[in-house]
Amino acid sequence: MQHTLIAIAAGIAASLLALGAHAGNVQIQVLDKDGKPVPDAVVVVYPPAGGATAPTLVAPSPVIEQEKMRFVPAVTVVVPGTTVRFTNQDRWDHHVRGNAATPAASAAPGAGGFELRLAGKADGKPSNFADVKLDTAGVVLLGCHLHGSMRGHVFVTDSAWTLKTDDNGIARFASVPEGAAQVRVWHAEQLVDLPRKAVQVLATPVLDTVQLSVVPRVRRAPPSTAPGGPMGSYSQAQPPGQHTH
Ligand SMILES: [Cu+2]
Repeated sequence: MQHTLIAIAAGIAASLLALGAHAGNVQIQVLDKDGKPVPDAVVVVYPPAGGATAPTLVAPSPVIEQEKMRFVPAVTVVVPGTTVRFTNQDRWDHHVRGNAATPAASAAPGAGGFELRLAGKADGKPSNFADVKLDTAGVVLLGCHLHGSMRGHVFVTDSAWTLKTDDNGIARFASVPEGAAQVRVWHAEQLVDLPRKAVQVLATPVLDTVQLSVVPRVRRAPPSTAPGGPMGSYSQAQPPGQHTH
C-alpha cells in the first residue's frame, strides 16, 4: 500500500517536473578583474522571444533617499515609465540632477535629463521629496549641484529580467524561459560596456560568471551619526566651480 502511494507521489512529481521543464533557473555571478565578487552590479537577462510572462523583479515605486551625502540605494533598477521618488533625509538642501549616462538614452530628446532642489529636513517635519518619471531605457547618472562627491545611478532596463547582484556578486533568476538567452552585465565603474553573453537556459540550473575588466573602488562607509560628529559640516562643501580668491 505504502509503495503504491510512493509510486503515485513519484508520478505526480514527474508530471510537475515535466510541466516546469520549459523554464530554468539562471544564476550569474559578477567578478571583478581580480576575481572578487562585485555587489551592486546590474544583471540583465534577455530570454528567448515569446517567453513566459515577465516577472516582477523591479520595484514599481522606488524611493532614492539623499542620506548622509549619499544616494541610497546607490543603484536603482526600474522599467521605463516608472516614477522614482527622491527624498531628502539630510538637514541641508540637495540639488539633484539626472543626466543620461549612455548614448542610447541621450539619443532620445530630454531623456534622463532633470534637476530638482530639495530643501533640508527640518526637525519634526516630514522629509521633502520630488517625483521624476523615467520613460526611456538607459542609464541615468545622478549627481548633486551642491555636493560634487554625490553619485548615484538609475538603471532603466529594457528587460523585466533584471536584478542587482547581492553581497556575493550573485543575481538569481527563477523560471527563465528555456532556450537561447543573452546576459548583459552593467556596473557603474565598468566604463567600457561588456559584450553580452550567450546563455542556454535549461531545465537544470545554469550557473555562469561574468568578469569585469576593472576593480571597483570599495564604497566608503556612511559617515558616522555618533554624537559629536555634526552632520552639518558637510553642508560647507562648495558647489563645483565656486572658488574663493
Ligand atoms: Cu547634495
